[in-house]
Amino acid sequence: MPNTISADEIRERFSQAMSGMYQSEVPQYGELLELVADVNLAVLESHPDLYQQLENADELARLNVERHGAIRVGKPEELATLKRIFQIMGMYPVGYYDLSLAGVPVHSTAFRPVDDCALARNPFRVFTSLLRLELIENPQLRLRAASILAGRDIFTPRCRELLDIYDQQGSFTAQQVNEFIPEVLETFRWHQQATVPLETYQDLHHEHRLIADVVCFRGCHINHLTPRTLDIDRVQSLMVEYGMMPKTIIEGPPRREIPILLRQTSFKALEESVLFSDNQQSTHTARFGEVEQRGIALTPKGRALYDALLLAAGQGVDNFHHQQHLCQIFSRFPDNDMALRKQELAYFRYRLTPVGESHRAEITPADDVELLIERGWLLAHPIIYEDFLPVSAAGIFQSNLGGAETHRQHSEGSRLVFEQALGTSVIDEFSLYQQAEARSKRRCGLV
Ligand code: OOG
Ligand code: NI
Repeated sequence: MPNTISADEIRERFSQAMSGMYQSEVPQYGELLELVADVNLAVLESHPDLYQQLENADELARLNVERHGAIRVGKPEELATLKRIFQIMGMYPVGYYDLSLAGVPVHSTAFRPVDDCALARNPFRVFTSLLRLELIENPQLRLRAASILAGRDIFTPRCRELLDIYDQQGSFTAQQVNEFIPEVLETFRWHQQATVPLETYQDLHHEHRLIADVVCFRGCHINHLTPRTLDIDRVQSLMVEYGMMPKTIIEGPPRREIPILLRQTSFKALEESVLFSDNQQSTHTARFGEVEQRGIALTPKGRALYDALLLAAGQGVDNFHHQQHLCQIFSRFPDNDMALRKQELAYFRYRLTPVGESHRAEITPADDVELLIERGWLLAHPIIYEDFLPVSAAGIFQSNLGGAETHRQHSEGSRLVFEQALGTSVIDEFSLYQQAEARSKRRCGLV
């Protein structure tokens, strides 16, 4: 057996290659990376406690390499092939997101690493959406889109060969990895030439901007890459200084002592010139830059409270007042780690301290976790939310209209369709967090 390369290493190298390509395609993304790195450094310098906490939780090392990206594909076979590609990188489909709830004709999953070590090394995630042609109302347009998609292959022939080789060998040699990464990158590259005449683009665009974005190009260009910041409020306020146009409002929960889930902001999509197949020149806006701040993963009970509070808060007009208002509403969400644990709102990873280690024999599952923490035997670190919240606001809006039940059934049906296209079921994100917490408790002798 020749020397083989681990999935973690392939993912790490691929995410670097993707970041390099996106920086050269969208120079503003490079500036965003600089801004985020500056802010993260400043936060760590002024908060030695946070530095320590991240280091203890094995999170410091991954911070500067942490990204998520997003892509959209047009047909089931494309999704199934992406699954094979990402699996080689140790990334598996987690979660199902029905974006039709937000009026976007796609449904999605996130390919990401799932085990503790892989996440600590590099948690690269790719939010991957599949177009739902059946949501195009005009039957002629639907057929036209389907036939354009049928005629394309977004993967290079060599990429497909390498996938087969991997299946036969069960691994890649160093040489094969060197080939695989640039071959896969081709699929995510931006193309200035569309595969269709301008009129077709306009017809599809008129139906939904995203349909044109998926159908009219040779590949599934990466539409954004997102670094993780430790202070999104600061990034938002500095963006203008760095020459970027931020969106008005930071999405998600407000700033808190113990950050929860995910807060996100972005700079607006670029208008890029495109040459159409009939030689007409026009523009397309798809690609942008995004920043995220990640917090603790919530249990289903915590998530339900989050959803309810976000619904109660409604939409804001400007960021300052919206954040103030959110803070007020979210005062009902406990903001200290003991309350989060006691009320079972969030997931934690437990570790024995050196003192706890020396008393390991005395620890039993009947022990009170809070007591052990107070005694200095046990540490509890937040388990970071590794997933997405693309439609939380829209989903809540729907349930507020009293359409929740129909939508849930509708969603269940489309989820099966999605999983059929994918060729496997998606992993339930809550069970991953729950298992991570349980594993850590077992390691401490608490289960
Ligand atoms: C969906 C992107 C979702 C996020 O951060 O929630 C996403 C898309 O527009 O492709 O990346
Ligand atoms: Ni995103």
